[in-house]
Amino acid sequence: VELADKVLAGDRRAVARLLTVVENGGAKAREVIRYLYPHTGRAHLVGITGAPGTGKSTLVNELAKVFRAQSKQLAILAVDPTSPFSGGAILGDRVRMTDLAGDSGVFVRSMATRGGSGGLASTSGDLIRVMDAAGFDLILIETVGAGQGEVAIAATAHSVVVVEAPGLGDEVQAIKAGILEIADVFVVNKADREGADRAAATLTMMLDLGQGGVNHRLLHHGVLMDVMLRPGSSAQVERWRPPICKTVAIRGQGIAELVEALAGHRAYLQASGELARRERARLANELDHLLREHLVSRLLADVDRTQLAALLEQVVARTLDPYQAVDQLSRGILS
Ligand SMILES: Nc1nc2c(ncn2[C@@H]2O[C@H](COP(=O)(O)OP(=O)(O)O)[C@@H](O)[C@H]2O)c(=O)[nH]1
Ligand SMILES: [Mg+2]
Repeated sequence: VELADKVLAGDRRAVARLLTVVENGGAKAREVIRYLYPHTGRAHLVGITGAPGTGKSTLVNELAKVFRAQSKQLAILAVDPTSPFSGGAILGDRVRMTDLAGDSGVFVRSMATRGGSGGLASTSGDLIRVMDAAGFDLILIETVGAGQGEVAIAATAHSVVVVEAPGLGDEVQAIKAGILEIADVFVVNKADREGADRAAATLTMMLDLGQGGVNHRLLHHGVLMDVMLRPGSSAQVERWRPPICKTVAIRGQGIAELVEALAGHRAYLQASGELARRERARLANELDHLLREHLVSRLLADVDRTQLAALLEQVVARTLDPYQAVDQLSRGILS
């Protein structure tokens, strides 16, 4: 609690320590979130996602410089799916971030996802909350658009930047990962390379066909769908057409335009009421997610291990099918 007060007062070292507490989870993390929660909901959350090597980290670094020039306080959360021990990408990010080293207006944190994506979204959500409570104006969240988990993190942002680059095999890599539809702004980075115009043209064509930018950002609504979509709350939001920004991140080219596009999106979110709607949808999604996690772990704790082992033998021996086994196992718990 003392640490949390320091965070609220803007103490950067306290932020780093509190993030670790929250990352470790458990009762302490809960207590921290309870304390900080009323102070959250102010920062502009910007997700930056795309295939590995498209230049996300370089872009984030350049964006940070522009935002700092505007005297914005910002935090950067790099969610990296590689092992924390391989260190490659994270180390690379740290090295590049030395451009900004010593500037107390920029806070950088890496989060390794350690393979499994179980509590990935909820942990990163809590880390973002701590940063939000600490009073940063902007939180840039860099994720590799690789798995569901990473895409989900990006989708929790208010503004999502999807980064493409020519020369990585496919013209538009994000199609595969299914991250096109979460884009609010497209970046075609490495515009110094051949193929950038073609990539931009492909994106334009897809937007014209109405295949991108539809903002199907909620990956699953679950039981809260009804609560969320109250009459009127989802109706008739004026469509935002994602702009396409060409950048050369290594030379800082096109970054000002990207910053402008983000400011434009932020203004659109506010003017259209979409910001409130997204925030509500985001929280509904989180509640749904946490509820599932909680219920499942509570119920699983009651599973009779001996019975489970016995039923498994029967399933293996083909005397019982898996559905029957699950039926029998849950009967004892749910009754
Ligand atoms: N030619 C060119 N290379 C770039 C550009 N932006 C980034 N790169 C390089 O692309 C590589 C991957 O960049 P990085 O930011 O680590 O990509 P990330 O994996 O998406 O975070 C690095 O070697 C960068 O120097 C660019 O605009 N043009
Ligand atoms: Mg990176």
